[in-house]
Amino acid sequence: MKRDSQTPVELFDAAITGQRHAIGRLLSLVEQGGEAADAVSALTHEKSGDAMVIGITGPPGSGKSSLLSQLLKVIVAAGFRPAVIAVDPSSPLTGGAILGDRVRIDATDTATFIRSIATRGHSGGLALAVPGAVRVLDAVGFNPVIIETVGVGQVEVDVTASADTTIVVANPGTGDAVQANKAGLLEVADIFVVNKSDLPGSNDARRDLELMLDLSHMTGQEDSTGRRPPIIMANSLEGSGAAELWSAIVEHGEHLVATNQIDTRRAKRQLAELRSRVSDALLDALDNELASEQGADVVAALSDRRITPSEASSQIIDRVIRID
Ligand SMILES: Nc1nc2c(ncn2[C@@H]2O[C@H](COP(=O)(O)OP(=O)(O)O)[C@@H](O)[C@H]2O)c(=O)[nH]1
Ligand SMILES: [Mg+2]
Repeated sequence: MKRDSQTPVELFDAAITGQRHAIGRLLSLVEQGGEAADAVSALTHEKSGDAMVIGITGPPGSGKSSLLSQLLKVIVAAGFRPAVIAVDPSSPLTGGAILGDRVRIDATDTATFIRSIATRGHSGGLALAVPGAVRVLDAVGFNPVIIETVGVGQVEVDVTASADTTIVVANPGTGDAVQANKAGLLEVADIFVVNKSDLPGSNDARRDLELMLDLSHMTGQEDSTGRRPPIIMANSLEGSGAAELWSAIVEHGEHLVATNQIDTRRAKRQLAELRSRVSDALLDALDNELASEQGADVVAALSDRRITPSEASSQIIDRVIRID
């Protein structure tokens, strides 16, 4: 049978036995979106929920992929079977950045699965493709599932922040602590890593983060259990800090379980996905309505000042959510 003609069910049966091409095909269906992605989600939804989901974010070039390649070695040595989803918002699928990422983080290990997801300029697509891809990797037996995103753009931050454990990477001498604060990353970080600790200024970067954490403590942004995110110093050219990072991840996972936060986090993740799904559908319905003859009439009435903006929006809303 030709590979392309395999149904999602056949692909899933093959994927669960570890066949990498089948896993890849399932992930492609998820990225495609629409009915193909829904069929895959229907298969993987019930069988997922076991994997620890880890988000890793930080500025481009901060060494996220390098840190991950070191972390993957530690995770595999600890007996786990990790998978990585690298989100690149700018590069097309054939882009050099993705290829570069792959080469750097592609562990020689067959226990590891690494996949890049491009957003193709469609942010709604990313918000749905990532949870769908996490479900596939979880359902076919990978654990943990790690998501790498650049810490710019709300969707990227949201996707990473909805992990069980979110790691924020900063560098010395770049004012990353301030940037992280501005991007809202301080509030979502469970663990900080000062990567490139071999470069000058790494202690200053650490102190900046400590100060920011002190401030957030004062403004009450911290975790309600009073847990303070640890700051780990790493040099990902040689691997120092990776073992400590893994210990911190495991410890945070235990903290989530001990404080009953794991279910709330996961419920939050489901809610975020549901929200994206519904708002995507509503936006599509809105665009269809506006493109229709009746929609054009409402727009014309608004332009001629026959109706007010609020009347126009009420009329459109009534039409979009009308129940036939
Ligand atoms: N000096 C130094 N360079 C690093 C370190 N980690 C990564 N790099 C370099 O930083 C650059 C960007 O790394 P990369 O992992 O691609 O960053 P990403 O864009 O955040 O994934 C590469 O040239 C790495 O070799 C480190 O700990 N120290
Ligand atoms: Mg990278």
